[in-house]
Amino acid sequence: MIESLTKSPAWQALKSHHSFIEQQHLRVLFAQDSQRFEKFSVRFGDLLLDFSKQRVTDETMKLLFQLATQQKLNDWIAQMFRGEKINSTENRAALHIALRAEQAVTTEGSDVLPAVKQVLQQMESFTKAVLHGEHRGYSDLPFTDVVNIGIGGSDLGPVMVTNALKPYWTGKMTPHFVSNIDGAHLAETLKSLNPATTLFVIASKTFTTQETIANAHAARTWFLAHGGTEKTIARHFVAVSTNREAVEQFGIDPANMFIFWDWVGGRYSLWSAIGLPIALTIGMQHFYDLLSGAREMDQHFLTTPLAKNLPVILGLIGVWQINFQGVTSHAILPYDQSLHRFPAYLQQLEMESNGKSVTRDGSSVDYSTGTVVWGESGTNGQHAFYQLLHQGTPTVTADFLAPCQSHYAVNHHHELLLANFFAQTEALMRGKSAEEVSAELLSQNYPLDEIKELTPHRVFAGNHTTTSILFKKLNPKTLGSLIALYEHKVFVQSVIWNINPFDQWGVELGKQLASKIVAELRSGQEETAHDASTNGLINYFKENRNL
Ligand code: G6Q
Repeated sequence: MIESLTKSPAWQALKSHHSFIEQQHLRVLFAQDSQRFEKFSVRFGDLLLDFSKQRVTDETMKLLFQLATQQKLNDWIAQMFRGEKINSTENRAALHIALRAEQAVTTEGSDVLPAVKQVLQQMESFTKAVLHGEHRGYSDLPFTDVVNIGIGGSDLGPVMVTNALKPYWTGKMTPHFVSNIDGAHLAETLKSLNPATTLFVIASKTFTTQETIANAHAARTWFLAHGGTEKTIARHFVAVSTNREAVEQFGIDPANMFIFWDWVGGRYSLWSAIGLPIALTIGMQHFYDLLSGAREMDQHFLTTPLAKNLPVILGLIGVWQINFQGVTSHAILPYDQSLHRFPAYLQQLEMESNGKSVTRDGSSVDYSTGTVVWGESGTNGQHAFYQLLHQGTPTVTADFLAPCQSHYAVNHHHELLLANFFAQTEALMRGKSAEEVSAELLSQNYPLDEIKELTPHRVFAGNHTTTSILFKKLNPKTLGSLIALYEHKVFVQSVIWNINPFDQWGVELGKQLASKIVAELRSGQEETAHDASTNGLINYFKENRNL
């Protein structure tokens, strides 16, 4: 590896190329090249990735692929698929690809596939037993609701996927998700549920996460207070974890446990038994379809040359934006109501993975390693924050996503939705010049002095970059491919930036800090051990809490 990324030849070449291309308006790039869409879009199955509204030329792409080659991207991809311990700070492999594999995947000399298949089989039997009414609640009624208690990676994936795949729900089980330690989350969820027909999935990789364990205890108390008994807990509570001992300690029979492994990162775990609430909601066959979509993307990522490789292109475009164009904010804008939790899901995937500031060898980076990721489904965002995207000062980029076919045949809604998608990406790119604004106002008979006054307010500079992702229909397979596309995109960027995307010491810090303060909140003493602000806040809380 070259000593300093920013001094490396490929980086320097991109830097000087940027000083040339930053002068070019996207509108001009489109005018100059009628083949721009054909050149800068790629297809994968039912999915189309259009990056022609990014500030790129043939030369840009060539230099970005050179950067990828310089950073040995192909080697890193191969290392991941070979099960090498690329999560160096935790001394682990990162093998989410094994969770959807069909062929042997080896780490530390042994094939993990048989264990993966065994757990999938266990999930299948359990899901079938619940959905067919063979596994029933304490009063012999079939289950109707599943409450997943988990947080972060043990929550966001299943929440997003179950929402996205509503048209595929079997209708037999309604999923609910409790993550927050705010008692309101659990209390409001349980309010409408019947304990006799409610199944709880306690999902925690470590089984030590304070929020999850506290919510799980409270759920058990609720169950026991509403007709459940110690004996029937086993029917109503199952655990998904890597920590057998802690599951047993909590009081769940290990026979009711679905395991996964330390080489599955929390935010990469929806493909494992963490996906149990997904399978219980959409059925096991659809869960398998989700895995197959991801598997196809894995194969594409592993075998396709850089220039046609979707995750590679998406990742490199991000590097180009972040490190050379000063982009600090990335909006995820699905024009699909079912994907309304997709921005939150990607927020964790991207910000937790690449929110790092030291390289793999521990030296500080002198370049950015990510952006703030956020978003909202279209067209809601248009009536809220798009103003800033069009005329504000921050440099924001956006991914627009939409299906060509909707599951919901409501009048012409889908056409209207997509018309907004296309209009917004076009307007962000083109903008509206002072001449266009004046001509428009003139045609509406505005007086000249008013036109002069109004024009600067109505000018849109344009030249805002967007990436568009269209797919035929949002089905389990396409969703699997889409999620895996972003997973691998994040990995590509981590390789360019030479950082470890698979650890999360910031999350661990949060876990440590809060448990120390809990003890302090319970003491009757005035708090003096922290900085003045933290002491002041704790003491104000103590004075005003309702005991
Ligand atoms: C994900 C993170 C984090 C984690 C949660 C829950 O990659 O590590 O979001 O998933 O902190 O952890 P447990 O599953 O161990 O409860």
